[in-house]
Amino acid sequence: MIIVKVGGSVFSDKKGKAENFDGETVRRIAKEIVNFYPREGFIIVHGGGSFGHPYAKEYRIRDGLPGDWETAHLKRIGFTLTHQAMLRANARFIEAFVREGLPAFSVSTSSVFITENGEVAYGDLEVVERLLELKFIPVLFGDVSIDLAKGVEILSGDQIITYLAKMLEPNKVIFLMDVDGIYDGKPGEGRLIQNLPKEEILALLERLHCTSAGTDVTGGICNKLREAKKIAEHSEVWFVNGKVPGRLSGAIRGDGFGTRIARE
Ligand code: ATP
Ligand code: IP8
Repeated sequence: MIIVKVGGSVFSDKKGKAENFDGETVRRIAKEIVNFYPREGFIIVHGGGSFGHPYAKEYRIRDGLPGDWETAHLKRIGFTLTHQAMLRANARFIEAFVREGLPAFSVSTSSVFITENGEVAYGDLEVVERLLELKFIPVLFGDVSIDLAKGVEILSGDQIITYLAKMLEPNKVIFLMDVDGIYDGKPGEGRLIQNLPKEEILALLERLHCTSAGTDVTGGICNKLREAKKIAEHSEVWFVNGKVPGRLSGAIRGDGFGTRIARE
């Protein structure tokens, strides 16, 4: 089984208009998967992109639920609006996959996971496992979450993948981004790292400026790299450009162009 994270930067322009969706790219991703399914099982996890992040930021969901009624009430509304925006993104994914003949099935993340400070504290994967057995393609997404410490939180798609990798031990985890892989520096300036040993990730994190870009509330590339370090305990990890046709297929086959972190 392979887990594919479709980054928000791949299916939408995060700095563009609210809820813009690159349907052409998502359909092409689905077409690439068609060549491997059902010999290979897949779980898709997509990010927030221009759907979830603007609401999450506007309503400061990551600050948690405050004590006073007025502010908490507004936060609850924001929590709901963020989730609904993610459901709209998810519906677009399911439509695109089904149109290519793939039995993609929406799994509403905030009904499956409970977090503690944004990390999964509890997750019920029974339905996801059964869906895989029955040859469905579960599609999860970065979402809001009920949080044990803060009341409400944002659960990043990258955190979900770490939990899925730990519990389900996939053959491979592939992160699709809008750049060719992980760079030792800024994309386009630094060198593209084709083979990244797990033990070098900490030093790389120190060399990179870990600031979040645009309206991303979940930490951008640094969060992704920290999670990749954990995922590599359970699975091979790839970072490839989801905007370039064929790169996902290359990562699935194992001869692709991008960054590969070998499983330990
Ligand atoms: P989302 O979290 O919404 O799903 P995503 O998975 O597409 O989004 P981002 O959080 O946007 O990913 O992170 C990918 C972005 O990180 C790329 O667009 C790239 O420009 C930026 N980036 C910054 N530094 C690096 C680096 N050293 N290597 C690779 N990408 C980097
Ligand atoms: O884009 C964040 O998920 P990510 C989801 O995978 C929301 O980090 C709701 C902002």
